[in-house]
Amino acid sequence: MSKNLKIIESGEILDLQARHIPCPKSQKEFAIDVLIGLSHSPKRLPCKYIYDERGSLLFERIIACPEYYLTDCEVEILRTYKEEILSKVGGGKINLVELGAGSGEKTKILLQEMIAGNIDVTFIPIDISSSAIRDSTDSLKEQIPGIKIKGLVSEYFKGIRWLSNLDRCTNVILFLGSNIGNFEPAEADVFLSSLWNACNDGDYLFIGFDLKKDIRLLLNAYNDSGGVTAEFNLNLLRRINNELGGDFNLEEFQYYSTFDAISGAIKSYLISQRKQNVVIDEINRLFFFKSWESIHTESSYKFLVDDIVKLASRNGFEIIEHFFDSKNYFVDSLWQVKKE
Ligand code: AVI
Repeated sequence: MSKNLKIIESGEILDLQARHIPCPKSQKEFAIDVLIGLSHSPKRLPCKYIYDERGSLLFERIIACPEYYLTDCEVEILRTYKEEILSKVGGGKINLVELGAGSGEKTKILLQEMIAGNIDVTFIPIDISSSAIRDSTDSLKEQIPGIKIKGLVSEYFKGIRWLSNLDRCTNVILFLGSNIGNFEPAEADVFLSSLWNACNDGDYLFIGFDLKKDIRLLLNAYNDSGGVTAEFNLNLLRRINNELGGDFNLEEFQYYSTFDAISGAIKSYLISQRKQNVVIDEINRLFFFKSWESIHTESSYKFLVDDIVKLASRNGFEIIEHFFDSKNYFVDSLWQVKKE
């Protein structure tokens, strides 16, 4: 283990981060990314910064919106195919590794099935936020008594590399919810090849993709009638105000999302409704907005099965099976790492 890795074993949480949140390094990165993004033409901001505590709560509310079909589809897939999925990954010792600590609802379906089938499983959520890890491990411990959980506070690849060197369990990595769709295509390749590098030969990736479908359904999912998705995107500007001393007037920005048929993504924007200047103290900058100028805040790529097949093969994975929901809106795809 390198010297600057501080490992704190507190209960069942291992902390591989050198520093805790609030982390000056991550604040600096936030400031630099905002500076780069708002200096770019056209303006853009990385969607990962939507997710502070408020942003994560808003995302939970999006999941509950009737228009946002993705989560229901994935839950249906897990409930329908849980036995089949587990039979594919074999019966040895398994680390069920979840990238990003979610609410645990979906993971619970697989964990309960594994425990009922006497599979020797340890659940390992990996996230850089220790509070997110703490929340997800606490609630699962309560709901599934006797479950083995090791929360890992770490960057994804560092955490997986650490696990891969630790023991000879099979890692089954979960990357659910079509999170892969929030990467630009080149970033998705970098992400998957880095994941491949961090894994051992024979490890599995169980990865969710939202499929291309009727455009009206796609648009509705990102334009919920309650305005939750708009609030979720505006949270980016709220964070800049709160953490970097920005003076964005949120009322002056309109949320807009559209389907870009060429790239195959829902593209989300915040649009300045008038000509205005915005000052951000922390980076010592004034940004000028023309009226109706946009900030790109998020891409949510939608896939064809053929895109998924190519993505897997060019990054060193073999597809074991695709699991679809009954409407064919979503697919969870089981891939295996091939190194030999
Ligand atoms: C997390 N991610 C897969 C969501 C998506 O569908 O792109 C985030 C989201 N943005 C707006 N609604 C949901």
